[in-house]
Amino acid sequence: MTQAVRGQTAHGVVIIGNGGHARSCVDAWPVASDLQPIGCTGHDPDEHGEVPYLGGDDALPGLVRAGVRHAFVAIGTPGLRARLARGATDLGLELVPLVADSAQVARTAQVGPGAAVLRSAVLGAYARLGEGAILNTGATVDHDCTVGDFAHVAPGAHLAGTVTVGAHALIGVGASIRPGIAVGDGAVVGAGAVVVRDVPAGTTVVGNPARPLPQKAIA
Ligand code: JB2
Repeated sequence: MTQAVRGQTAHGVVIIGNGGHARSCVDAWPVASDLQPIGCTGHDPDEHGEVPYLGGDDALPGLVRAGVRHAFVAIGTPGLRARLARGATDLGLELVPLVADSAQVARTAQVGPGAAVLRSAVLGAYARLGEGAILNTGATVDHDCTVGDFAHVAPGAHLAGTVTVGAHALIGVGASIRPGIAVGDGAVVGAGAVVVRDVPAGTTVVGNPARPLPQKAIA
């Protein structure tokens, strides 16, 4: 364990992941929070940002033994994010949410464990952001929306009221979704798409109005 970690364990958060998303999350971490990032785990020691690199995920049990109690999984890929979240909770780590100082979260909104609301994002009244979900920079999710576990609303995407987004779905950068639309589990909405019809689970839609990508012909 690095010297930087010693003595900071009680209020320390280990960041799992050390790529671009981890750097965004550490950057957006609320400055006055009692819980602060103490370091990150990942594959590449040279890839960390503001916090020290602590090793691979095999460093986590030692951190727990040293008294670290909190973790935040900062990896964009939903399946990997979910798997690493399970691994962290199996070790007894509590997944904490991240709400950036400049984000606006309604009093009645719910932010799940390990979810991220990044800079200038907006979560409206009675909206729910699931476990490990990402509301990325400048994205807006209006009243009564539900964003499923480990889903990702990318930067600058906008969901009107009462939209539901399934688990592990991706709403691409700058996409817009009409009120009341349902986007299924694992669906992908392409960048800049305008969604006016429900999107079935596992489907990718693109364009304005958004339509499913044509299936590739099997050779
Ligand atoms: O098993 C793992 C593991 N596998 C890959 N454990 C841990 N702790 N880390 C793992 N990683 C790490 O994920 C790699 O070491 C690498 O640092 C990171 C992936 O970095 P990358 O920058 O490619 O992606 P990202 O997940 O941080 O960010 C993506 O998603 C964001 C939402 C990018 O597409 C970003 O542009 C996007 N904003």
